[in-house]
Amino acid sequence: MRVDIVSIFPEYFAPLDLSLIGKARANGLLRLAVHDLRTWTHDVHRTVDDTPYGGGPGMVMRPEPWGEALDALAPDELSPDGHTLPRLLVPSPAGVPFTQAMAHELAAESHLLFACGRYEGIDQRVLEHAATRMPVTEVSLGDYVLFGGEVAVLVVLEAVTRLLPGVLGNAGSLDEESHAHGLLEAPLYTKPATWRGLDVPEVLRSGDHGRIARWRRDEALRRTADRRPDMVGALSPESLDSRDRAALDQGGFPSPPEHVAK
Ligand code: JAH
Repeated sequence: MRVDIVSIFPEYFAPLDLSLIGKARANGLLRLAVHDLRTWTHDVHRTVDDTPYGGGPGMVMRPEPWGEALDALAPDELSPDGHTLPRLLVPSPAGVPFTQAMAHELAAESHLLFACGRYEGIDQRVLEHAATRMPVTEVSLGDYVLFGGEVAVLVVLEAVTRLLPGVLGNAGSLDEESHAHGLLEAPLYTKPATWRGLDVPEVLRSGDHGRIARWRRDEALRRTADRRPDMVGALSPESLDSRDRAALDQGGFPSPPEHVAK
């Protein structure tokens, strides 16, 4: 997979030299390049922002440097090295939610291009123009506001690269208990069996794989009901047996409200 990142703070991406992402780059599984947006400015101050039309606080990223950056990294003629058209991803609190399903979708792409906004964001015409040339997705990691898109790109890249074939060795399990199966993961324990007076649940040391699986599912259901009622609502009723329903009840998940006559 090829990845290009454009930012006014390329230094934010130093962690991509580390750990499993660094290894994927060294192995050639990931071809990643970080670009300074100011490369595509021409004034002496290398200006990337200006005041918002319509008024309001803060500054907006000017379209011209972004236009040149995207022209350079996503040329409309296929370049001699034959690279494919990238998919443009723009982190924004106004984007569509980033999910494990989207991580899988992105892991199947051959080329991702990330545009990191700063200030209040990027002039919308940049995205509008880019969308005439390539798929464009504004993506949100959650309902909060950051200083810019850089940290969000680190998160998306970590979620995507761990799904690339060969990035996790055989030892690494592509375990996505949380979010792949629509439930939060059950709690985890390791040795010692007793620590500061706290015991690992007996069932996990029983060697009874049937009981262990049932216990983990009960815990997953209870946790999900407690912490993520939105996810319980999304479970298909056919996927739940009566034991599952009992676990959900224990988690205090409210039964559907009764019909109230007017
Ligand atoms: C803030 C550009 N959903 C997380 C998220 C993603 C991006 C931004 N904020 C939050 C952001 C300012 C400028 C992007």
